[in-house]
Amino acid sequence: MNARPVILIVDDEIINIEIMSCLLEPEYDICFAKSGSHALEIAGQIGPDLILLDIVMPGMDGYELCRRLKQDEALADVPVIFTTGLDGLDDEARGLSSGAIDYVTKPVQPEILRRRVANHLEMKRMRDQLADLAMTDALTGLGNRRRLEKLLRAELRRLARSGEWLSVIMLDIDFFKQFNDTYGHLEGDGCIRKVAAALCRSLHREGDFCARYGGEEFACILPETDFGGAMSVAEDMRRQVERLGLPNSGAGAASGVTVSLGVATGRCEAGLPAEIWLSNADRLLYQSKRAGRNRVTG
Ligand code: GH3
Ligand code: MG
Ligand code: MG
Ligand code: MG
Repeated sequence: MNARPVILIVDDEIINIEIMSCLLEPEYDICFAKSGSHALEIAGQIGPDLILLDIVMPGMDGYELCRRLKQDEALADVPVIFTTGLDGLDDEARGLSSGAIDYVTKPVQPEILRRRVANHLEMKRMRDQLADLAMTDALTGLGNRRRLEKLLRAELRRLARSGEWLSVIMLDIDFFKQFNDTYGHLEGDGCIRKVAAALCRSLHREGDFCARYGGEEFACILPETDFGGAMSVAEDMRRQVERLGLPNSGAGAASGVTVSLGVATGRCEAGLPAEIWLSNADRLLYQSKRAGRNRVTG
């Protein structure tokens, strides 16, 4: 969330927008829309932290807009507070069942509106913090498997629209059990951290993403990257890890810490599940293992 949260006010009457803006401007950045369809457009563009929503509007009414916001994966978490002249219990029940977090009747009581907005923003901040923690690997600070899978699904949806390339790299530290047995688990943890940092040095494009997928396994998403591009990133990762020069004296053929990698590339199509990329990359990773480790298979 920004230092100053952004609040989207949706109301067909400009006077209502002015009243609520005046109330909230000292603490928040305000944007507004005078219709449901305009609100959907603005919300998609700016991703507000909270939405104040009128119900009675020409065209799409507030109930319908709320329902649509809740169906949109990118906007579903944004708290919606109805601010409406409809003061019947049925209206309030319908508003809350359409996905809104709260319901305030107009004319608004300034202090009540301010407090409710502040409370819901604080709860949203805590929810976001929890969601972030749940998707972060504590050892390396990288995203974890949950974040990777969420991002992969989002990228597949996005790239399927243009049939773009997507590459996924899976990699696994070679003979890591041996490393732990020789140097201990604390050193093992340190090794995983150093490998993580080395992998990140090979990623240069803005949308590239690397996660700790499991114990000593990592997975990377390279959007809009074809086979050649992904193979050179994977080869660079292999070299970056080798160049760390971490000893692994107990290891089979090699004498240092190395990684084996698998690269899966394809054009995105609607309906292709994320698991296909992951299982293909994993299968290719195991070919690298069988072929002698410290190598890339595509
Ligand atoms: P291979 O080359 O076939 O991958 O052999 P390997 O020994 O790396 O594979 P294996 O799957 O047998 O062993 C993985 C080891 O990684 C076993 C497990 O104890 C260790 N490991 C997994 N997570 C962690 C961790 O967070 N910290 C440490 N220190 N070790 C971990
Ligand atoms: Mg209205
Ligand atoms: Mg391993
Ligand atoms: Mg493993």
